[in-house]
This record gives sequence, structure tokens and C-alpha cells, in this order.
Amino acid sequence: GGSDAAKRRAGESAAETVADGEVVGLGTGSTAAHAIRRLGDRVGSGLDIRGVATSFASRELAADCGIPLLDLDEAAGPDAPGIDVAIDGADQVAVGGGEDDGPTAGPLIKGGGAAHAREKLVDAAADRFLVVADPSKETPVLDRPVPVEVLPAGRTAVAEAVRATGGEPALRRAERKDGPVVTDNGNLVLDCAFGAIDDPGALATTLATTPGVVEHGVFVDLADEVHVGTETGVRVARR
Ligand code: DER
Repeated sequence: GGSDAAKRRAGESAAETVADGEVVGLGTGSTAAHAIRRLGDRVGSGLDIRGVATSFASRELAADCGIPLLDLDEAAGPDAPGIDVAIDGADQVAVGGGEDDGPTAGPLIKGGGAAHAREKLVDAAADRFLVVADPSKETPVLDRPVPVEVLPAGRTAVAEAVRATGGEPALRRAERKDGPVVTDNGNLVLDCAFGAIDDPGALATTLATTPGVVEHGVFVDLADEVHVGTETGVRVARR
């Protein structure tokens, strides 16, 4: 991936936009981790926020950083505070535009950390969803494999459905465990290669309506801002 300095600049840039009293969705991955650490510093200086984690990993880091936490179902619901802003990374960001109105935030591929089911819940529930990334994540057209969380019993059926739509599924193997990666939700992950994805919305619908799919990593019409860290600063693309 990209340089840590670029990731840190992106994460800290997004963390600086968080206001006192807000409820903050805390994303997963190394770039979002920089935002969490910066928010922890700001809590230490008196910022009053509550975090909603998107994974075991982000919950653990947020707790270590001293950020008070809420479960998603404490934050959502009719008389609950809601989620004001979510900060999360991405594996790929389609950044378009670049004309006079500046770059625009487009669809994403997420799920490199196999946390995209709860990430999408939190990111979609937030009033503002800020993506944090380094330049290596930017692309004109999404073309990375799409992580798809599947019920263990459904992995073969989903793999066949993916092949039927021209994709190539691969069960995600664990590195420090025998057998496949098992998600925080107890499911498996198929990384599905489709090549260049010309219509992310159509693919999102196809995957979401495939029996056995718990959640897929195509995030369409969710990002409000993309904070891209560079070696010298930060670029912000807005929807
Ligand atoms: O799992 C995810 O979608 C994460 O946001 C992730 O893949 C991005 O990870 P990184 O910030 O460590 O590159």
C-alpha cells in the first residue's frame, strides 16, 4: 500500500473535522487507525466524543486510545444520538471530476480487512462519511477484486453465482490460522475478481441479491468526502 506518512495525513485530516459532542463511526484498517489515534489524542485534550467501532480491531484500538464507545444499536434508533460522522479507509476509490469543481468522491471497494459488513452499516448510518486514503487507492475505474462476505454454508453457491456473472471467486485464506479467514460475524470471504467495473451500482445490486451473500465491498453513493494524504499535504474530494 501507500506510504504511512500519506495514510497518517489522511487520517489526521479527517479526525480534525470532528466536533465536540459528536458520535463518530470508527473504521478499520491502517489508515483509519491514524484517525482513531488522532481522535484519542483530542479526547485526551478534552474533546467530548463517543465512538462506534466497525470491528474487533477498531474497538480494541479505540479502547486503547481512551475513546468512549457506543454499540451501533445504542447510537442508532429513534431516540438515540445517531452517528454524526464516520471515518473509514478503502481499498480503491474511484475519484472522478477534476474539472473546475474539483475532484469528486465516487464509489469505493472496501473489505481488505474483511470488516466491510459492519463498516457499511456504520458508514451508511453516518450523516457524513469521510474516506481516508493514500494515493495508491485512487483509480479512474474500480477494478480490484470485490470482497464478498458469505454464509459458510453458501460459499459454493455464491461462488457459482459469481462465476455466472463473469467473476472469478477465491476463498480468502488465513495467514496465521489453518483454513479460511473467518470474519467477526463468523462468516467467510470470497474475493471476487470482475476486472474493470464499469457499472458499480449494477454489480452492487447483483451481489446484494445473491442468496448467501451477507455483504459485499462495493460502496456506492456513500462517501461524502475523500481525504487523500500525499507526501506534502492532503487533497479533499467531495461528493
Ligand atoms: O477493510 C477495509 O475496507 C479497510 O478500510 C481497508 O481495506 C483499508 O485498509 P488500509 O487503510 O489499511 O489500506
